[in-house]
Amino acid sequence: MMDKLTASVGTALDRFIAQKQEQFPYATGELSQLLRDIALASKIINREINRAGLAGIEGGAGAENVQGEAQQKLDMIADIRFTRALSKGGETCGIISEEVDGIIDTGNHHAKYIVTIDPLDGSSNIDVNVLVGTIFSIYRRRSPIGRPPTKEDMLQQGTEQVAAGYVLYGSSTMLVYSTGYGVNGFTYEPSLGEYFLSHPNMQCKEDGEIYSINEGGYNTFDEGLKEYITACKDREYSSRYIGSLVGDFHRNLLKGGIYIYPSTSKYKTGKLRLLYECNALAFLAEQSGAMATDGYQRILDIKPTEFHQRTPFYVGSPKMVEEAMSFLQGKKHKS
Ligand code: P6P
Repeated sequence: MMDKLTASVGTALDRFIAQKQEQFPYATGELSQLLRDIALASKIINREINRAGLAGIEGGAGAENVQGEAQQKLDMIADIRFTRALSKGGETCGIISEEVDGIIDTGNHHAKYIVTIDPLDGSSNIDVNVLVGTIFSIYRRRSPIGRPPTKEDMLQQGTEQVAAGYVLYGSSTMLVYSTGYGVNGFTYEPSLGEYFLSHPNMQCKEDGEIYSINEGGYNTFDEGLKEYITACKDREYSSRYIGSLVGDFHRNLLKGGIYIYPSTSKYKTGKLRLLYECNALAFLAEQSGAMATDGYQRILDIKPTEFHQRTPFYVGSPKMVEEAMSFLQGKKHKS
């Protein structure tokens, strides 16, 4: 029996998913198929992103999403692609998407899973050729099979996730996900149209020397957070901020570090969304030995009340997150 956490580098994603399914005798294949549906859509988006400049699909779509943010053309394309792949795949009964206000009913009322997704996070970076990402969570539906998805299906606490992951459309495209048995990273080989295992059993370093935060809001930060940032500077830590959540998260997962999007004067409850950004990354963080809080409580323990609710987000190496929290809560002062 293959070790539950590792497989050989180079294993194709399809084969990896099949191997993992073999380890769960009661698995009936729906989750495996759902993961394949997401991988398929990501390959299509990857192609669209890489040709955006030539295909005239960069820039704003002239519309706003439910957040009141200017939608990019690729935001719309990505939302359509993922919704279509998940609907046609048949394993998803409902979707919450950053780009859409209410529940997307896929019509698959006999499906047992729901998906929350940010189809293309950081899309405003595309015009300047900076990496973007897709972030997703998968939950079991709570309502009876055979009916449309309900609000209760979609507003589940992060601890209920059965799987979560992200796609990073960067210098290479990667799919990183977990089904609760560790985090594995797959790198896309466009010439073969397949993902291959490149980062088995990803583990976050306990501590780090990289801090990622938009210091433009410094003057409006909590005093404790200001003290923590000053402590990072006194130690001459590296400040690294891409402005694309998936990129900042992925780098800090590999190298050790902390990403912070705090409460600010513009975003009193933080900018990032709980259901389709923070919960997924918090699940991956905890599966890789990292930590994710809102500055006071575990992200995965937050009980959602609204589809698009926001939360402050402190995620990364546990020692860094713990220290930032102690400063934020006034329990620690600059030494
Ligand atoms: P700011 C992109 O819009 C995003 O949602 C994340 O990907 C990113 O980390 C953050 O917002 C950047 O926000 O306020 O620093 O531009």
